[in-house]
Order: sequence, then structure tokens, then C-alpha cells
Amino acid sequence: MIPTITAFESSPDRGRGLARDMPVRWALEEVGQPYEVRLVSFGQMKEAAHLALQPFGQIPTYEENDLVLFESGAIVLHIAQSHAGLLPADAAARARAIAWMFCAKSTIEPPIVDLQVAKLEERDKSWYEERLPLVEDRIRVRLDQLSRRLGDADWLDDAFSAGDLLMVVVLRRLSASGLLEEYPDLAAYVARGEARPAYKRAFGAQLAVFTAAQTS
Ligand code: GTB
Repeated sequence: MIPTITAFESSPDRGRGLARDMPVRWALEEVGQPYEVRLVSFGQMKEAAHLALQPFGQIPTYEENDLVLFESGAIVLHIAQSHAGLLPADAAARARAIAWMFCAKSTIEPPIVDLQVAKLEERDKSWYEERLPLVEDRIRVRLDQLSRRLGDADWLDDAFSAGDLLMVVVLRRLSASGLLEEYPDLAAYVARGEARPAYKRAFGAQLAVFTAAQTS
């Protein structure tokens, strides 16, 4: 059965591929699995039918036969475990790739999300200007460590894996901040991910949704 995912009917990122359907689309493209997309409005996301799939009223979701999943990281892991191409065959290398997936979501992403929340929701607070450099410095600490670990390598652990996929997606969320440019090696790492044909197909598909919404 062709899996169905959900995505924003009208994404607030205006087609920049920053919403969390993007890693799921990219993973499906990497493994060559066709998929269908059900677009949902903000209103529909909060209705019972969607809440039955995603208890927090968010996208993305993933439906495949009787399986319903939410959490983009868990969906990417499921896709990577069900198909060849995103996780190494060797057990130890596979475990390390999964560790990088968790690292992207639980070590690198939180300070980046904190910055986005600050910029979106805290601008009118008296302490905003004072707090912002602290938030940015917490990101720099992680980027510095990640950059040192990546070194001269193309990918985090030998061949491209689902760990790189999630890491590139997470780092892309810094695109408007200027922080990634402070780390040319990480910017080049992200560019390598974006240059992959599967990434381009996924990006094009989500951009087409935005473009169609603009012209209708
Ligand atoms: N932990 C969940 C996962 O990884 O699947 C988080 C899912 C999530 O945050 N979904 C967001 C959502 O549905 C969309 S991606 N929000 C609607 C709501 O909560 O009501 C987050 C996102 C939104 C917008 C931008 N942007 O505009 O740049 C980027 C990322």
C-alpha cells in the first residue's frame, strides 16, 4: 500500500521546506517509496479525525495499511528500517546512525527551536534583546561541537544516513539567522544534503503545494 502523509495546506514557511513534512518526504524519496499527501488546514489539524492520528494536532502523520505514526523522527526511522538506503547494514554502524538521528532531534534542534520561538513570540518582551544573544550562543556551542566532530568528512559517520538527513533538516532551520554561515563546513554539509536528487524531489513537491495555493 502506498503510504499517505499529511502536510500543511498552506505552510507558514512559504515553500522553504522548513516544516516537518520535509524530512518525511525526503526519506521516502531517498528509498524510492511513492507516497500520497493529504493537505490539512490549521482548523482540520485540531479536529477529531486528525487528532486521532496526531494527538497534538500537528503535521506530519504517516498512514500505511493499519499503521498510523506521528513524530517526524519516528516516521523517518520507520521508513529507514523498512527499506534499504538510509541505514547501514552493519549493526554497529546502524546503531551509530540512529544515535545521530536522536542527536539531531534532541541535542541540536532544541536550541534552534528556542531561537525561532524567541523571534516569533518574545519580540515584545522587555528582556528580548538581552536574552537573544544567550539563545544564539547556546546554538553556537552545539554548532562548534558538531563542526569539530564532522571534521573533513562529508557525512557524520561514513556514508549518508538517516542521521545526516535529520541533521541537515534541523540545521536548515537556521537559514534566516545567519548562524550557519559562521560555520562554513556545516553550511557546506547542508549544501551537500540539499544537492541530493531525493532532497530536490522532496523540496520541489512541497514547493509545488505552496505555489498551487498562491495561484488558486
Ligand atoms: N515533534 C513533532 C514532529 O517532529 O513531528 C513536531 C511537529 C510540528 O511541530 N508540526 C508543526 C505543526 O503542525 C509544523 S512543523 N504546527 C501546527 C500546530 O502546532 O498547530 C513546524 C514548523 C512550522 C512552521 C515553520 N516555518 O514557518 O518556518 C517551520 C516549522
